Amino acid sequence: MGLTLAQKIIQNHLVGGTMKAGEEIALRIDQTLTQDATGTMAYLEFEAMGIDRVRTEKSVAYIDHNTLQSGFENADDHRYIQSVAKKHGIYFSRPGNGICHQVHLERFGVPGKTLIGSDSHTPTGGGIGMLAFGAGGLDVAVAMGGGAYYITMPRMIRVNLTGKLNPFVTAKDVSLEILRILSVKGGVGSIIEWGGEGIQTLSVPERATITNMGTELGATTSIFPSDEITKAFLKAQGRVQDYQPLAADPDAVYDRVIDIDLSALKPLIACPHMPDNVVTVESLKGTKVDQVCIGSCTNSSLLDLLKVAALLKGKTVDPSVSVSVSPGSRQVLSMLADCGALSDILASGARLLECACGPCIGMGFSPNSGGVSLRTFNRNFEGRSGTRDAKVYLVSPETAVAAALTGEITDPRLLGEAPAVSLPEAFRIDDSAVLAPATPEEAASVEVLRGPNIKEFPKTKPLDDLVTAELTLKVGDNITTDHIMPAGSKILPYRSNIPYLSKFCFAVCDESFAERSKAAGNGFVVGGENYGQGSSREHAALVPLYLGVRAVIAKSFARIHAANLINAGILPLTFANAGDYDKLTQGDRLTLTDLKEGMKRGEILLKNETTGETITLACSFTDRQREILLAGGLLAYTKAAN
Ligand code: MIC
Ligand code: SF4
Repeated sequence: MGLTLAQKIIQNHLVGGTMKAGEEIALRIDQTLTQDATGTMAYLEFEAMGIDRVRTEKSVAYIDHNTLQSGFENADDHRYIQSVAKKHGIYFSRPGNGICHQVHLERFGVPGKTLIGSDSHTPTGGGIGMLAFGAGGLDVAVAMGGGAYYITMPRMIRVNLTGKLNPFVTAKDVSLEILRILSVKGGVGSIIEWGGEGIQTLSVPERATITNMGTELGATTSIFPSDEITKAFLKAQGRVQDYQPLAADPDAVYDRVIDIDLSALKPLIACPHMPDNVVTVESLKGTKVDQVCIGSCTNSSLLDLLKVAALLKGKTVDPSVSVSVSPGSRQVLSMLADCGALSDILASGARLLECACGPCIGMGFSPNSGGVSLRTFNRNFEGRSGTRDAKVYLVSPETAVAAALTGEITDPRLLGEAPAVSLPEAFRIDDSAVLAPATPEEAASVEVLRGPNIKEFPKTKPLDDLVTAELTLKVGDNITTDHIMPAGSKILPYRSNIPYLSKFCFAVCDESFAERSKAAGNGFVVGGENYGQGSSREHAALVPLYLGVRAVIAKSFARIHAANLINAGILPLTFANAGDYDKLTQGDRLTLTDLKEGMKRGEILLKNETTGETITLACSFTDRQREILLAGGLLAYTKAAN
């Protein structure tokens, strides 16, 4: 029986387990990346492991999220990451050099290699045939130290593309279409492999838009084959030596096959507040727009921005719309400048922002109160833009321009002739903003610079057999990590200060949660389906840990968040019978009994002391996960093992 492309790469990197869907496997990791919002914590954890030098083929630390520097905190973290990277063998991409996923694709990604990154959109690398995963910072730290990365062997979904996109219909619309079909939880436990003759019409940046947004499906990762199109991209990046052809076997077996005819697609739009809330652009025509943001790791490639510039050329944005453009990398920005496209963008009245995440994570450019914002980004979760009551829609760059020019949601097909834009034969290559680490000989004399914002890691304790606590919060389906631990310009600078962050935990759902939890001492959280979707931020586990959360009981979990909970020593448990969700009320006193044996059996009893009822919870921990939980988290477990 043939193998899928992902199975082939897994097979080449398998260091533990068997490739049976649902079983735990351990993978050797070739490359890692971090960004600054999760990186500070990841490097503190790496330092705690006491390993001198990274053992990967390449590890890169990017600064792209926390670049506002409205106080000393960001700059201190940048200096810390720069110095710790230099000391331990990690490349450092300076602030302004671009968004981690865009730069990594341009300069470092290699087909057939494994990559994990402390950012959920790391699967962007699948656009050039890498097997790339988002992970918690601690898992990245372990991989930097040469340790394996553990995942559940995913099921394989194949998406077959036929036909060719019509003018003004884009890769972003393909992403939105698959979200419409599968929903934000439809990819959980699966790898999505893209294939079919239609992929021959998609360039690497377009493929990367699609693998990037596979994260919104909850997929473990997404991947395209590595073919002549990949080769042309790598050649234009001066890296043809990194190319190798890779494809699934013709007789590979998939658990599910989805067909999409590219020529039948229309421009699509995701409505507030979920990326799978997808309708056609034409169905919303005439809706007044206040803001348009073009950029983010989904849509900030040279190809995207050349199209944007061509569509804006000689025109002026509608006076009622505030427009921003953030190029994905310095390479993109400098090439836009070289060919004059940047002047066309600026002349239209758009505002140029830094090559960074910016508005995508609420780092500036928040919309007006109740404002309608059209964004080329990947997430439109409530409050994420920094304006609580804003209505954020996700669109392609072409649809974004159409709204910028008309002041209302407009089908981009009405813009006239589609611009004919293609990728250059040679990108402008300048890696001067990527600093190489010290040599092993020099490393000892490199001083790691720490600022006062770096506070202690929350303390964990070994798991008891019996845990009694109050149900301090009950929430519904699709709770995101942006609900659990919000980001944005006021909070993001404190990612290395858990006590400070804790004040904002779950504030989007319940402003009194932090105080109530502290007062209670310890507690349980109850959630619905797909609890913890979205970001890879381990802070969404570390902060609840600090606030005394001992277990999260949900109908189902998102993959990275469940792993982060286990790493933090918090029990992720599911209802054996989803209907039992209704038997628990916030404020109930709950007891988990006979935990150690129950974890082995895969069945734990939960007594509701308030109602007297007992319900059954399910878990399917591997031996390794059980030991991590018993030790009180991965750091404690690793320390005990050494
Ligand atoms: C995001 O898009 O939510 C982020 C900010 O990039 C996060 C990482 C973080 O929370 O720092 C992600 O996607 O993992
Ligand atoms: Fe940055 Fe937004 Fe991409 Fe996250 S999704 S890495 S915040 S651009």
